Amino acid sequence: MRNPAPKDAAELEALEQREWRESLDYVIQQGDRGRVQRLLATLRHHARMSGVALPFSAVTAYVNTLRPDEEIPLPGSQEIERRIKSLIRWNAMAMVVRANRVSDGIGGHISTYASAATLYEVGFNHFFRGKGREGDGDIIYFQGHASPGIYARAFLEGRLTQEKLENFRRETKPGGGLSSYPHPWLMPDFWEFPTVSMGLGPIMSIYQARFNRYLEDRNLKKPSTTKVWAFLGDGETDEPETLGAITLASREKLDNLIWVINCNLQRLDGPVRGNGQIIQELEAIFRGAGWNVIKVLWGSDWDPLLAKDHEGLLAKRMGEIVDGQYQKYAVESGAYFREHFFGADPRLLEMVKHLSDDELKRLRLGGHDPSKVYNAFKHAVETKGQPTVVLARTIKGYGMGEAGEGKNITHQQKKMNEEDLRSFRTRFGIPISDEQIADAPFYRPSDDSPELQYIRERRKALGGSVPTRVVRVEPLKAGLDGVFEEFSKGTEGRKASTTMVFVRMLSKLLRDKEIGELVVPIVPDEARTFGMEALFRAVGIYSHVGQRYEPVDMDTLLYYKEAKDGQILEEGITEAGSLSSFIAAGTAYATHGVNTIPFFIYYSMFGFQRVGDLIWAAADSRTKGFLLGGTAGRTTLAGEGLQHQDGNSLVYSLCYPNCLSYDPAYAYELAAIIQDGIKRMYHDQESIFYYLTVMNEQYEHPEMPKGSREGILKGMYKLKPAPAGNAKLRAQLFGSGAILNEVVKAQDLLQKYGVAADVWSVTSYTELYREGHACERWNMLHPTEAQRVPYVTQCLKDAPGVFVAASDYCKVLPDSIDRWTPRKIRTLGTDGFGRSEDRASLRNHFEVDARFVALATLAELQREGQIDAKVVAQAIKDLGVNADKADPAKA
Ligand SMILES: Cc1ncc(C[n+]2csc(CCOP(=O)(O)OP(=O)(O)O)c2C)c(N)n1
Ligand SMILES: [Mg+2]
Repeated sequence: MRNPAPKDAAELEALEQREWRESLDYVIQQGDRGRVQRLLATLRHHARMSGVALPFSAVTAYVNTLRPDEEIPLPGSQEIERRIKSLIRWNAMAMVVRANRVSDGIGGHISTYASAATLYEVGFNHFFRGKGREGDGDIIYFQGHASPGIYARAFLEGRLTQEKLENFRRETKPGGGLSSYPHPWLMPDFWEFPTVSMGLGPIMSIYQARFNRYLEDRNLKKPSTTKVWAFLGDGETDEPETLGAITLASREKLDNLIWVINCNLQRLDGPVRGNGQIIQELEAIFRGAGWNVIKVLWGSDWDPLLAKDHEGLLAKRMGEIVDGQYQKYAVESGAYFREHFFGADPRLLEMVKHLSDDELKRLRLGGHDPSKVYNAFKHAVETKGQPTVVLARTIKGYGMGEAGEGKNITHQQKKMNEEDLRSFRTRFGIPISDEQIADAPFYRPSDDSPELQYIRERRKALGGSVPTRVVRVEPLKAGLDGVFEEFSKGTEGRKASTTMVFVRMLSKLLRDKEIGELVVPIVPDEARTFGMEALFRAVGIYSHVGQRYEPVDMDTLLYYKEAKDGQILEEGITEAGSLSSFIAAGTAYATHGVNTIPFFIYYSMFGFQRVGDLIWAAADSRTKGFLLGGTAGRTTLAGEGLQHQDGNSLVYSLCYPNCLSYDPAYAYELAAIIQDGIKRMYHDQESIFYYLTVMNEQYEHPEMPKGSREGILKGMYKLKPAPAGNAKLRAQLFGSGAILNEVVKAQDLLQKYGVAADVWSVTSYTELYREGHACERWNMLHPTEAQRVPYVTQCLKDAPGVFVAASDYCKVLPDSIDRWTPRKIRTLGTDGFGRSEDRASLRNHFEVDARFVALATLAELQREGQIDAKVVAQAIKDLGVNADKADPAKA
């Protein structure tokens, strides 16, 4: 009898298991994976329909995703590549150590690159394509803290001199230095993408990959095989921005995107998930989000052990250990590893009994094994229809031995004593003598050494050095008078908001023959708020797959039209994502050689305040384009209340050195600023971008006063001179944005008190402030030359009377120019929390309406002794001001 009756349930189950496995093996042997997948899917479905709940698991076992038989041998010379990598390791370490000797506390990171060296070197030798090939080459976001390694390679490639390396983190030294992290602002020929604010590199890379598709789908660029690589830390994945947009990448099937997460299991203070497993956690997240996940956990040394692991004991043990414990193994001896890891089961001990303690200690992890990394990258590059994440396991501070390998303090490690240096040198075979070692000298073999020849040959074959930032775009020539001319006429009696005016400008720009196709409107689900829905139909909303449904509003004129060549980036509710698109579009002049002009319009309060760090990265990236803070102004956006009403953004914008910000009141002001902005950014090629407020209060827009253009751009011009006459009491009133109209009204009110006031439109306090300081600085440094006079001073030098400014922003904004005005300015502004109310009530609450402008003027005249206190007291009554009202700054 071949199949005796089973004795008990356990035996029966064992038999069942075997039979089913054999059946499956049969199908597998037929060699058609699709068949296996379909069969298992059918079984799963069948079980579920029969009431068997199958546990969901998005994780696979704690072993490599790719099986050894799926791998191909690493091409090229492993030995030379290892030597090159060792030299780079050494120089990267020496750079940090030397910098800290010269200047204690200058900082720098050794341990991040030490753990990631293999990941980068496999990329540099086999994958990263430079710009010298067809297309653009690859787009690479290097992990910020790994920059010493990237510099060290550039040194070997002959791109950076030793002097530059000596001046790592000492950028103001003669001859220049190297910036701590990737900063295109500081090293515009080298770095392309700033990454060091954790989480920003990852999200920017996703939108960059999507923007590449956008350019191709809209025929602004030839289809290319460009890959976007992003290297990040495992600790970095805790930043909400890192993982917050990963579903966009899978939804859009961005197979041009590859992330490499350096899973050294540590962040700065300690383990990333001491009590868990960051790699398994990330696998589940990425798989759940639809990414292709490749785990590279174990090096080739482990393959024979895993091949013997028929019962899955080793894999099971690997999956049981938490990261904090793995970190302990990394710092302990081979004997400890044997006892505590393999010692859990005699069969595991048996498995490794042929290996000495030393050999056990040297079993390499996947992220340090070039062959494993190469195969993972190859698989990633070849993957279709999905983005890929490579989860590579490494050891932080790899190679640093006692000086910090795998230890919690390793991130802080900036110094190494002679002993540490000697063992590092010996471990990596760097030809530096014992006499020289204490110096930690840089080492570069001769140009004709096999290592440098190999490096040159590989980079040549891959299209040149990376990273390299080049601007390959022709300046735009379009003057655009045809687009902007109409706005100088004003609205001829009709009421409009500056937002409506802007939308009209944008529509005209989109239709312009010269630049229309380059305009990239970006919105985070607010297009209707800003009255932009007409653009949906006119230019379409970008979608790689077009529109696969019939929109509910199809029968209306302005239906929601998605199209493959759609021009609008409608990002949904993500300011961070929209800003990442803004950066991709605003840097395309360098990344792609295409002059795309982004206009990102959003709820102003959710800009600088919400995603200010991304705007900072945009500034560093030399992004061009226009940020438009919609529904701007603390009292101009009625109703929405505390969270929405923005009196902050213009103050923040002041700190972004290459961001020009304006608060325009009238159509012609906005037109002059945007027209000049396009010229400065895309014709003159200045590395600047703009923040403009646009409001939703509707009012009439006057005709452009003659000769006002220069003042509009510089920041102020006289809008309405005081009525003719010989009034003794005089004032200069400054207004901006929607509050300008209140100031114009105050001019009238003040006449009743015998005060003749000139009204100025201040389009940009920030520009006036910068120019004032620039003049002073120049004067200080050139004391014997003719002293420069700030523009504000020039405007006001003969202006009579007291000075009063009213703004919908915090008072510090008008206060900022006080130094250059002939007399002190009394400022009215909107310090304090907003609240839900109508405009009139809000302006009363914040004390910025016409009455308060008039009152402040009278108060200032009283202070100067020009009028009696009684006049002011009477005005308070006449104007209906409640003198006992709460102070809005504190309310
Ligand atoms: C937004 C932000 N917060 C904090 C830091 C400071 N910081 C620098 S490195 C680091 C730890 C990085 O850990 P991980 O991402 O795991 O990178 P590793 O060095 O381990 O590769 C931190 C918190 C930063 N650069 N950016
Ligand atoms: Mg880490």
